Amino acid sequence: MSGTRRRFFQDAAVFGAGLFGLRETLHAGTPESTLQSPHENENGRHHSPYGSRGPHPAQARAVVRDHALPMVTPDVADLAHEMDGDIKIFHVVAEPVKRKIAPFKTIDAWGYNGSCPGPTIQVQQGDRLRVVFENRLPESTSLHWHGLELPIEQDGVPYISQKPVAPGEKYVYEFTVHQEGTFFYHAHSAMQEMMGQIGFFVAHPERDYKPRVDHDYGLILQEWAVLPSNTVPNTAAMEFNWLTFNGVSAPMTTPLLARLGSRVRLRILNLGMDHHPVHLHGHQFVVTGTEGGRAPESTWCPMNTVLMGVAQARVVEFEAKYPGAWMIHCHLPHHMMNSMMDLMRDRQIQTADQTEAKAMGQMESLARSVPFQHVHPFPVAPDAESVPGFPQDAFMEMGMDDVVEKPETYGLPRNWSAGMMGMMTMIRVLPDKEYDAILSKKKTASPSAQEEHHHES
Ligand SMILES: [Cu+2]
Repeated sequence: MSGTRRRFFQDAAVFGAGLFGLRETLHAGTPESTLQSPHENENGRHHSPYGSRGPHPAQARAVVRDHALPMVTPDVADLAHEMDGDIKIFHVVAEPVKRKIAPFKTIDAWGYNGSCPGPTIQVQQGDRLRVVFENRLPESTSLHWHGLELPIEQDGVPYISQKPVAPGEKYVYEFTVHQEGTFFYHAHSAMQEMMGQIGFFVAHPERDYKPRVDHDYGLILQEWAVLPSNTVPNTAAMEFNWLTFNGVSAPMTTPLLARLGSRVRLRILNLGMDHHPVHLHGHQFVVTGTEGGRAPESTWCPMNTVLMGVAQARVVEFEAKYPGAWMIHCHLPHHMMNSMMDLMRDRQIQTADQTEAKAMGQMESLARSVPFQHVHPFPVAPDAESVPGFPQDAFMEMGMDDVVEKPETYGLPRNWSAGMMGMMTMIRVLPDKEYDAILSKKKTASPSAQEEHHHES
């Protein structure tokens, strides 16, 4: 496996060649070849989800700086870099971004390099970086490196550590990363943060974490207040109607994939107004790191819900022991749904004069106006209308399997998308055959082919 990481960055550099060549990188996504398979990584595996203190043959080799497994940020690309001697050069552009957060909802967010959240920056502990930052926003901004220990003039706080970067201007940040861990970059301006200006900054350790993992995924949690028939987030709002992982609401979130028996790392990052208790189904995990870096193994304890406070990162690891499509979601009830307000407009269901036939009629006309394939009622009792409180979830089930279809959804049960909303994704723990089938689909599928693909149902 030595060289995998080097190859990854070489590939990325080729994709991103040129000052503003990032868009190609964004569309290209993270090359699949960067994923280590569990078989390749066999020596690094442990069967305890809580790791092991013992020395290990693979780790005893003490290979430095080229074994790190790149993190994959579903629905968000990596930022490529160029080299100038030993210095890694990244180009970061702050700019307005149109982000499709659901099949029927595109918002006017702000982000970086055409992406919201911004593209993921991955470096190696010890790297020297130069970040050429350009502001294409209509107002001044700066870049703050959250959690990094660096000279004050690199801290990215307007007036305190630097002059604000005016529209059209550039600013060069340069520093050495002596830490390892899960950090992030963001505008140090509250409203700009709420417009989406955040991205992952991952510093891979000089020596691999133990035990090693086979999959490494990142999720950024964001919430949005977008009024009906509007596209601009209301950054002054204190209530939110859209909840996203990596800039998309379920079921548009791309499922994570894990080979059965592999060890998975999940890095979660929250920068918004709310805390989010993120829950994993069917498995127990341990928190192996925070926004401050790797946590000592003595602190790891089993859990399956991690409370994500604002400005925190949490890194959890688990053994993908049980096959299935396992939910990963914020457990706040209102964060497990998408806003219906846009869809309903003046047809909002009035509970007082609600009848099943009328509700279904509304939902069906709605389904015709947006790309849903089917609207199913949950079965309801014959006397449902006589029960105070009815309906609650009875008319909420809207399948859109075909609209959100991609290789990662291959083989999911019919109408799976009806059970997924809001701040939600899944990890599909798959035996070799199914895992490999999806991987080969990913290799053959081109983004344009996926967009044009339609099912007759
Ligand atoms: Cu939440």
